[in-house]
Amino acid sequence: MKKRSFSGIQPTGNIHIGNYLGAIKYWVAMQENYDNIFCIVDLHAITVPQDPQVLKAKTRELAGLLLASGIDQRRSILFVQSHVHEHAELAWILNCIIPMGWMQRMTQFKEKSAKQKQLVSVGLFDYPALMAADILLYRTEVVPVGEDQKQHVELTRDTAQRFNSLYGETFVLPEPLIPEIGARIMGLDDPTKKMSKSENAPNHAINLLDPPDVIRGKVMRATTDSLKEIRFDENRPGINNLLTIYQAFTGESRETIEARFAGKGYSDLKKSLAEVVIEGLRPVQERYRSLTADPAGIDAILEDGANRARPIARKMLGEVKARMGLG
Ligand code: ATP
Ligand code: LTN
Repeated sequence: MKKRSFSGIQPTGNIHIGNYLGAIKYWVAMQENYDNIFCIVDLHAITVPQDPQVLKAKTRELAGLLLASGIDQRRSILFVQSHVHEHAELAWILNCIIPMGWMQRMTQFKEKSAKQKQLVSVGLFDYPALMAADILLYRTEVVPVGEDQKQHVELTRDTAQRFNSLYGETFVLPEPLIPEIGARIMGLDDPTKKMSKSENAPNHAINLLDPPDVIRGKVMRATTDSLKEIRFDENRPGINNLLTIYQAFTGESRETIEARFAGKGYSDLKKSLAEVVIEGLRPVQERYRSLTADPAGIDAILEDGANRARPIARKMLGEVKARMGLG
């Protein structure tokens, strides 16, 4: 029996190489050894205001990008969160057993609410309860995510434990699975901040669908320091980030990379990094173009995914409700 793995990604903004190197690339590789479910979390997306038409288009675009990156619908379940209403129902139930204090500690809420100029919704605060529901509905054992989501997976685990002690053994306790390389790709314009979809600065992120010239321009303008030596060093976030991206795309060791650039300048590194990224993304972009030529085909894959996810979710929710005296 393979272990169950579940992960989610929001259909907002432009998918960038941080999402790819910190999450998607590992999801693709995990298809060999795990029983995988991947979810496009549109109910999480609406925790901040979304234009309905854009949300719909981004959901399909993201499905296309995941499939183009190598998610295989025959080996994995790929579906849209709002198509399986058990997620919202379990989130409500979990809301009622999660203490306020646990939520108040969540750093992502603190960051996102500070950035949010319009309304800060109750949903944004409650976001981790819905994420816990996503994970717990499928008896998930591992959750492959970037570093930023670790705290949410820990809250999920605490929630499962609390439910189990209140109502009897029901949920499996999940573990986060965080990659060694690429778990925290930083912004090109400001390497002290994580690369993020919701950051709008033009030179912040390399998007998966950026054409070669755009990628070259962004890499060449990336913020570095005024030193010379090219080596991995966490105290030099700009150069460290570029080298990490290089390492994640090539799979080469740190020593090999440092030896290659010994005595060379930052612009040599940037030129070669741009080509590595362009070549790394080329097959994904090509497959994306052919997949999106048939949008109905993508919709059918998502519908099939929801049809496979729903019975698993329904069974778990039924068990939860029975334990609580509901339904
Ligand atoms: P937002 O900034 O709008 O919250 P995001 O860029 O963090 O969006 P998500 O949809 O929240 O994107 O994340 C999808 C997956 O990508 C998650 O597993 C997350 O941990 C991972 N991820 C996001 N940003 C990075 C990053 N800079 N480096 C590595 N992994 C990342
Ligand atoms: N919160 C996550 C997306 C997400 C998720 C999940 C990840 C929603 N539900 C369940 C793993 C498991 C994010 O913003 N990256």
